[in-house]
Amino acid sequence: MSISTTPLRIAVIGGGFMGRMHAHAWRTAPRFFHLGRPIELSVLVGRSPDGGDVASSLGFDSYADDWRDVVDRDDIDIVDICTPGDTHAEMALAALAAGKHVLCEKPLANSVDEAERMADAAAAAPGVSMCGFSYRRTPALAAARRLIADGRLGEIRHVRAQYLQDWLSDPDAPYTWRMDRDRAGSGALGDIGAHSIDTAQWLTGDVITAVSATMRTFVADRPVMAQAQGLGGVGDADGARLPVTVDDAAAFTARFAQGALGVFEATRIATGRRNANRIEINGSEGSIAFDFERMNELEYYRADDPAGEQGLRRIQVTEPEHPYAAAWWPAGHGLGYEHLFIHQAVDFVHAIVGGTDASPTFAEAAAVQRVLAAVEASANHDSVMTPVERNPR
Ligand code: SOE
Repeated sequence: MSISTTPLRIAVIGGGFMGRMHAHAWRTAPRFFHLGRPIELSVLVGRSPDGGDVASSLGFDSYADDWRDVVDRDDIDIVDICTPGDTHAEMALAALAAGKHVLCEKPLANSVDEAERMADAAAAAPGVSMCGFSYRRTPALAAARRLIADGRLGEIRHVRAQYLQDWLSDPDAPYTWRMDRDRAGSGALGDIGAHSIDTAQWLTGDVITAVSATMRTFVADRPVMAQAQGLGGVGDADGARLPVTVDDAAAFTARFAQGALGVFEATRIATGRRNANRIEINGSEGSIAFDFERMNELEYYRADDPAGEQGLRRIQVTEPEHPYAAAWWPAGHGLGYEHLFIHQAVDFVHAIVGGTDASPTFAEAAAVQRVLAAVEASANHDSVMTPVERNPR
């Protein structure tokens, strides 16, 4: 890879959980990976009264409180959007029009229409654009993809994906923008189910063509409180409650173009499951299984192992031969959630430096958005749920 001393100057929009995570990634990436261009954390855009302090503690040169003052600045090369979904389209379209490289958090947008406009603009723009489906950068999932692409699982028959969290299982867990349909688009479905959809399509190299879904909101309203665990709590603790306008949980079956059957579940109220982003894929010649709560491990089954020795083997995905692992610690020492975002930043910069597309493109992310829309349409349309006949006796 060529080496240039011209820095890539970054504006991160959003100072919440994701903005801080991306800032950490941008700072760390050049310390462990060869990027080909220096990185400068130029400006953090946020809305916090102590934003200047937050920006400097995260390593930014400056702080701004209006993204419109930043996206077309000549001294910014990358616009990194880490704000709620209702802002993505406007920000990304402005940044693309200004010729910037754009990294945008998932889900890409709040509607198919917005996502498609973003994908069209990205395809026509000079910059590189990418959507932050960060789990693609988990070494174990990248290793699984390699196995599947090499044909080691044979014909793919089952895709079984669950993304289970429990931070909303308490009815008094505070209200945040993630519970507001206008801001977040949807609930568990778009927030975490979108990851499963993207992972499933990316791992298999296949696409979902039809779904049958059901969704439910178990807790109708939630207390308004100040900052909730960095996930964007709003207002004061005055006893007021706001209506939840998104799903707590979604479940759907799916058909893939090449014939596989999919079963998906996304929930933020599965008590005891903190961040169980799981996927299992069964093919004619083998299977893989993964659970993010054990992110350094991949289970792999080969149908051609000798009889009497068959079983799911547990691979520690920490050898230098594994994706991304050579840059890190000795085998067996493991990585964490933040490493996904570091790898994402590395892949994005490599695409910029190498003049290639960065995957997932906005077009790939728009394809996920179409599945999200199909799931909601199916769930809102009662007739797709066939009633079970009651026993007449
Ligand atoms: C909150 O539900 C959340 O932070 C998601 O928004 C992320 O995408 C996921 O990685 C972890 O959970």
